[in-house]
Amino acid sequence: MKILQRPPLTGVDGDAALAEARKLIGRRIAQPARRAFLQRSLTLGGLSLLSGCSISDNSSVEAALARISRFNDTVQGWIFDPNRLAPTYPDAMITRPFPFNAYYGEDEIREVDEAGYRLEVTGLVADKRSWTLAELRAMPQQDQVTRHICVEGWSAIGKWGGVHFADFLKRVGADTSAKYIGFKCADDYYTSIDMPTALHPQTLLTLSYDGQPLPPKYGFPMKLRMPTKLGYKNPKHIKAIFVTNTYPGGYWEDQGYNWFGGS
Ligand SMILES: Nc1nc2c(c(=O)[nH]1)N[C@H]1C(S)=C(S)[C@@H](COP(=O)(O)O)O[C@H]1N2
Ligand SMILES: [Mo]
Repeated sequence: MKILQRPPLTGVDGDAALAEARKLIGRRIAQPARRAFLQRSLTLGGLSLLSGCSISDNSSVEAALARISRFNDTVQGWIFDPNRLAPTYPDAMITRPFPFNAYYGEDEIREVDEAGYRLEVTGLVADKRSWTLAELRAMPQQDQVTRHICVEGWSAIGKWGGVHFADFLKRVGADTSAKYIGFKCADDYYTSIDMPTALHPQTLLTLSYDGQPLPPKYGFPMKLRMPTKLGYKNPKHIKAIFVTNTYPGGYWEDQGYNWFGGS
């Protein structure tokens, strides 16, 4: 088990519940003034008011935190600015070697076979045809040097190249009024994102890392790279993309990590 996982709350510990809630809110809301306000105004009574249940046992504390986290998704959705760009960096600032991370160790990195690979596209899209890598490489490509931030306490600058995800969604005739885009990965990881982030100009369906085809450790054949979201929201080894109005959750999100996961 990895340190990324939130330890279960033991006993009804109001302080721990509050600390946890403050962490969830504090980490996600960028503006310091608003964050300070929310943190100061958050009390155990406020927590139970917000969640509409009494804090009487572990499961209600867990439920309260989950509801706050979903409330927090909504707030992050409101304050997300689709035109605000994340910082980009010169090539000289790229972190070498760029760190590897996954819910398993480096000895278990998935090897996806290029010849047999097809990207599945389903859900609320006009064109449900699967894609070969050659077809994806034939679309216009962009390079981007951005910072990847992992909740485990590290960040690193890397260079990814690929297709503007907004162009891809347009090409497949995605219903851009839908709420979610879900991703299924070759290693059984899964996650999902909101439509405004999917359409953000820096969101790339990447096929390369530092000018070379994406190596297996960084997610061959494909990683969705969003400099506006934390590391766990950036799926590697993508094998299926679906557009939906049904909340799809995610591997870490279903274990208590905040779904919006903005950075
Ligand atoms: N398929 C898949 N994607 C994943 C993960 C994973 O375990 N499997 N881990 C996520 C997390 S927590 C991080 S920090 C980044 C790490 O990407 P990197 O190995 O390129 O640094 O991948 C994200 N995407
Ligand atoms: Mo991460």
